[in-house]
Amino acid sequence: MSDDRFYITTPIFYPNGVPHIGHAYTAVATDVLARFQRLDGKKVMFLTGTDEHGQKMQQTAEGEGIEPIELADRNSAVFRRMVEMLGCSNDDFIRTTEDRHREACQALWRRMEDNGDIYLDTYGGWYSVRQEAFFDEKETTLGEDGVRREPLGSPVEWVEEESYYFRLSAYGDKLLEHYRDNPDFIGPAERRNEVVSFVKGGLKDLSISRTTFDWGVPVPGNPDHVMYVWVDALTNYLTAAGYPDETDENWPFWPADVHIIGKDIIRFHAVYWPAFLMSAGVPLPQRVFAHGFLLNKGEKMSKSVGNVVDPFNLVEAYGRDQLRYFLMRETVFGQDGSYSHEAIVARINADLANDLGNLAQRSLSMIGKNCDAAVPKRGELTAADTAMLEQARGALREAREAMAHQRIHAALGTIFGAVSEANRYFAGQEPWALRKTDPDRMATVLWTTAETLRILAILAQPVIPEAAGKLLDLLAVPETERDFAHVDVAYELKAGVPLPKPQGVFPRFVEQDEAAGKGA
Ligand code: ME8
Repeated sequence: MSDDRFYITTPIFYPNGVPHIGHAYTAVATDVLARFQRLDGKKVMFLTGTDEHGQKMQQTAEGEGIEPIELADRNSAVFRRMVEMLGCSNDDFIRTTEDRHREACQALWRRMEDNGDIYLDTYGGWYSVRQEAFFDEKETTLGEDGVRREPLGSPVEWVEEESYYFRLSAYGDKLLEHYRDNPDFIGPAERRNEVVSFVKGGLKDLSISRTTFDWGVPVPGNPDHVMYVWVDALTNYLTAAGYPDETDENWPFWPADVHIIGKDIIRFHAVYWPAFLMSAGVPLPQRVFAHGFLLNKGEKMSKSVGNVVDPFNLVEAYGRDQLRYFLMRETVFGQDGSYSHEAIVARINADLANDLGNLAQRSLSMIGKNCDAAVPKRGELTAADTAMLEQARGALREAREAMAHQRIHAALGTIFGAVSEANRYFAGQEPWALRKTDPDRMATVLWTTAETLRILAILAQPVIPEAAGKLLDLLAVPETERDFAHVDVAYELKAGVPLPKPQGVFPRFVEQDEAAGKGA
């Protein structure tokens, strides 16, 4: 939005299975971006949820001998627990089976219909009853027995089904014009290029209703049809903003500032969605940003390979903030990334335990012992002190610029680069050696270190909310002075404020067999 509102969304997840690390990745990234804007003074609406309709849901439920809504209830609850467990600060959790959502979908449909963009026709395709799915002719093979089969071997027959179509073919030029006039509409650049060339290739009208199953939003005026699940799913972003009620308190959040999605669903978000909105006369989102895929040791995760990782287990094994930090720091947001146990442990121990944790522990325990457990009194600052503080404060400007373009890794690089610099500063100033020779200077060095930690802890809150909060507690920073506005010198640490007893913020990750070995 143009005002101080900021609306950000994750994809809504299919609850036909349980969550995996890919879902956790997209949720954490969106949360980091949402928290950043909130700390930067914006009124944020952060939406996530579950996409509960469609044939896949209906089939999975049938396979389990339950109703689709039972499957949706059960797994949607697991997704909800996942986002909580990851520390996501979402303001709403939408389920597409809610009444508010059916109303929004039907309203959008009517507007597209009123605009002349929806027509009834016949959809023809090769249908497998066993698979309950249509196949493209090129996917099927005609056997010597004269029977045509789909790739898994079941026979297919030519079936014609009545279907509503959306006149997508009429929107090619308008979309290309929009991409041209709004170069930030799609990020990163690779995805933008991919979408532009897809649209330049020509768009066909889109079948947007089905009659062979009923687990969906009924088409207004023709309940024999349910809406194609993507029309239904994409509309969730409008539902949460109160659509079609433009007097809803959330409507001022629309258009969304950014939809965060995986690269697998860019076409739906950057082609179909804006075309639907143009047709319905609804303003388009400002930006769609597609991140890459997370690979397990370089391999694509799949149930058949058996390498799908449960996010609940990961948080239990490594810790919530540790996992969040790893996911956001290790890979360039927008490109594919890999993860492995070794990589997670290396990040935790190097960046969090050694750099941030140790610096906090060493400086705060020196203050505890030598400065009456209170914020030390600073004397005149040297060039080295000022340079350290300027680097920490400058990290806010750089992080702000990076986060505006979803360059989360770059923002963290800047903030944690300043943490490393603070370690060098502390080691170089040798406050322990000054204790006898120049206690005033020691106090100044410790003050500078503590003030640097205050600034960097404020900036690190979006990614490691719990640990950064604990560090700010140790620095006796009031809860009301933890926004980015408080990075300003006006809020610097005041001499004499009592500090609590220092505690570790980030323990080292110790392998279980190592820990067991030590204990033996
Ligand atoms: O597509 N690495 O839902 P979905 C990174 N319901 N991210 C991954 C990933 C991986 N290996 N696997 C999944 C749907 N994701 C639709 C969306 S939106 C209106 C409807 C993430 O449960 C990625 O963000 O298959 C992807 O877009 C999302 O999970 C899709 O989850």
